[in-house]
Amino acid sequence: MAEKTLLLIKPDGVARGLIDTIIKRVEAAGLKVETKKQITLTGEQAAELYRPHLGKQFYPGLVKFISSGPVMACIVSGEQAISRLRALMGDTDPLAAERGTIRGDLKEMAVINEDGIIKNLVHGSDSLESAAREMPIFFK
Ligand code: IDP
Ligand code: MG
Repeated sequence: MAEKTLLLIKPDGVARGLIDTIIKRVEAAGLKVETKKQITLTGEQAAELYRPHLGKQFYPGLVKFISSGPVMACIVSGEQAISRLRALMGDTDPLAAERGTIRGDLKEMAVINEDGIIKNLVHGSDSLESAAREMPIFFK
């Protein structure tokens, strides 16, 4: 099924100058970047993005991290775009992410920030429902 999904290049990826590198990997895998824009999330946008994690111990740090600097928000489309983008991203923990994945190949030496948050460069919607909720946070 043709799908659309949200890709965010997180503040660590933008700060490290990895926007083009990451977008090239996504396109090389046969997915299409339909539109993109660089924005710094408001607290409200960050809270909505990470609403499923509300109540977890790392939630406050997560909201702080994602709004700590600009992100590149992209709508990515293609057949099975949601699962294919997730596979390209790799494991949530970059130290567990396989070679050939964005998180595995591009990780920093230190993958945990000062608030205990895992820095892993990218966010991708994890389901059709998540994509439908997350894309309008960035694109009206
Ligand atoms: P995902 O980004 O691979 O979908 P999620 O479980 O949805 O992973 O977690 C959202 C983000 O929260 C992760 O990308 C990572 O930055 C951070 N995170 C997840 N689990 C932990 C944790 O146990 N400690 C610190 N940060 C975490
Ligand atoms: Mg997630």
